[in-house]
Amino acid sequence: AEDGYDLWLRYKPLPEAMRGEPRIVGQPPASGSPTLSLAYGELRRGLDGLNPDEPGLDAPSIRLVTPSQSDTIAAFKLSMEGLGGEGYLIRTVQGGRLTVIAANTDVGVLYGVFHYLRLMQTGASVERLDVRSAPKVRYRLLNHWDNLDRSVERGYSGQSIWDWWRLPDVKDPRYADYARANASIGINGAVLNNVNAKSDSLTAPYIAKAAALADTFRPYGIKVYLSARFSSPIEIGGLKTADPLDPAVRAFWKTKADEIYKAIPDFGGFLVKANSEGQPGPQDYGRTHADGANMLAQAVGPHGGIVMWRAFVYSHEQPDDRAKQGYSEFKPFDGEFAENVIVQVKNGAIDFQPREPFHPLFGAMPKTNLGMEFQITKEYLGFSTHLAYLGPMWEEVLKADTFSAGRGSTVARVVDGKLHGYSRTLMAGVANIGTDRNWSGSQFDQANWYAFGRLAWDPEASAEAIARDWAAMTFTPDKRFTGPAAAMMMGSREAVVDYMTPMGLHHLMGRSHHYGPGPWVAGGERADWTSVYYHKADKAGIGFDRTAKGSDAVGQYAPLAAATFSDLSKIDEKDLLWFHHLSWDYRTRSGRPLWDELVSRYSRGVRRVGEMRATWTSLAPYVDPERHGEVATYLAIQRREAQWWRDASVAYFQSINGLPLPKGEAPPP
Ligand code: GCW
Repeated sequence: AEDGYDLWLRYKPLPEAMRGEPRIVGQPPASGSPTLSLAYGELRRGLDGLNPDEPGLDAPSIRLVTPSQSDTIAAFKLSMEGLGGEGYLIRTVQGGRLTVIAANTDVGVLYGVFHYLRLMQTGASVERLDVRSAPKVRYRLLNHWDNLDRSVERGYSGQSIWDWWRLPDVKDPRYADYARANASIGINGAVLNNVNAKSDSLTAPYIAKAAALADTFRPYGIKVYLSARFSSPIEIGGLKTADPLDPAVRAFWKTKADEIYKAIPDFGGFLVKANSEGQPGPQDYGRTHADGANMLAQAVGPHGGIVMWRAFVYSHEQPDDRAKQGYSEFKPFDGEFAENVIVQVKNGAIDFQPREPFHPLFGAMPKTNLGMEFQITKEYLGFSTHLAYLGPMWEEVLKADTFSAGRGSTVARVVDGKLHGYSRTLMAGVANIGTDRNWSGSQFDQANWYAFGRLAWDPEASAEAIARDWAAMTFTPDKRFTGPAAAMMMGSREAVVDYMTPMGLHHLMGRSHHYGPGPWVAGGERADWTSVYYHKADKAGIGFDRTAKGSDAVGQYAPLAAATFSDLSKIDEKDLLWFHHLSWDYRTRSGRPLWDELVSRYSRGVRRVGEMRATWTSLAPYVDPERHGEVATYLAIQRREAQWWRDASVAYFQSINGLPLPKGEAPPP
């Protein structure tokens, strides 16, 4: 059935005109590694699927090459320099008769095979190739917020795919399918369990389960990591404290790390959420984030492991603007984190909103390895029922200029380590994977998993090119399909911004579930968990003043960035109400008063979803009925709920400002 299980690796026969000459593939060397046999197997599978024609005896061939075949490398003068441990080259030689896919390691060859097949899948010519590619980011990780009871925090695609109960004995074939899909986009690590972690995950039975997964993932170049609960020494170590400077606590973590590495020799390391949203952490003992992170780093360091320490911290006891708290807590410790620590920073300062300006920590910690955390699962963008391709959102953040070392100091260059010369680089994505047959909850949410991997490999890649590749691989390379489909995808996130939170508004989603509109929610025990905290609407105006006159969150950015955000004549209106509180009749660039502009954007969002539906209907001839129908049903839900968002938000703001609807705008029912 066309249920989406095959993701972007369907390998259906290409249209005749795109097939080219069939190719001969050699046999894997008898002494080859499991990874190398996977590479050969994948190539065979891809070629057989995409081009079922029989190759003739003198057909062109493909050869996979590692440094052990030094004669081939010498014969074709292949330069392996700069490919590192994961890069590859693909080159056609012998007047087109032979294509070599070469790398310094077997996993590099596997990546090269996937690249070669991608070219075929997208209808590109493979007659004359000269490709070189190496990842710009070293740790390209999925973060699973999967609990040990198989529920998934913020997961919208079924249960966790980790069947903890049956592990380690039963290895669901799905684990290998998962690893293969990740390898196809260059993901090389997975944090198995939720950052809101349970100490149980570090006990012997769970270490054995993690080890079983690691064994399955290893040939695909994927390492296993675990989220660690900071208070584990108390809960599973029998200690009275988890103080990171206490010798017994340090000994606990060292012994624990040794135990894990015995079971998983290539264990990647720990991810930690500490002193955030009620999680335990070093501050419980008057210690710092650096004290906590460095203690763990010392435990895994001798084994080659790392610690990813999250900067997503805020507390309602802290009266300061929530957007400022991460920076305030981390910036003072720049230079104090161990070399094998990476501080993991969300793309924006609040929380995975449909749009946020880049996090002010990027560019502000030149002496601390900083990594990016994106959220693939769409907690704030309509879960898996709304179609929102996140490529443009991530691209927008990565391309943003921090100005921290002059013009061109983009977030991408912070994350790939070039700007500050980081020793370790990281891009993490909170996974959207679950037990649903289509893995991600919807067909189009697969594109977000896919795009994350591609951007982690190359943070400067184009979201649009990635969308085209994905659409071609997942449906058909026919340009009459990929053009409109990619255009629909590219506009989809902006539509969500429009109907949910236009012009810099944020966090107006229904309380705790974060699905539908909830700009009105007031009261409750925590000021920062209510929407009014964020929009600050009253009779006179709307928006959060983060300029020097307000919370001065702008002061956390480099002067040039701060000056742009602060200046009403310079700021991009997409961020307007994130930084400014303005009167309802403030004149926007369209010439319309703010209120009219806001309403027009809400309505535009709804209209755009209508256009997406029309586009999708017109693409029916190119898509199997099963997946076409499923997407169409989801789009109908989205259209209805976009209207709900627009109507509820407009009606709510009217109840505050008492203003009539702008001319031509339909009233909420
Ligand atoms: O986005 C928020 C979520 C929480 C999550 C937290 C975090 C894992 O609402 O569910 O907890 O952020 O990132 O730690």
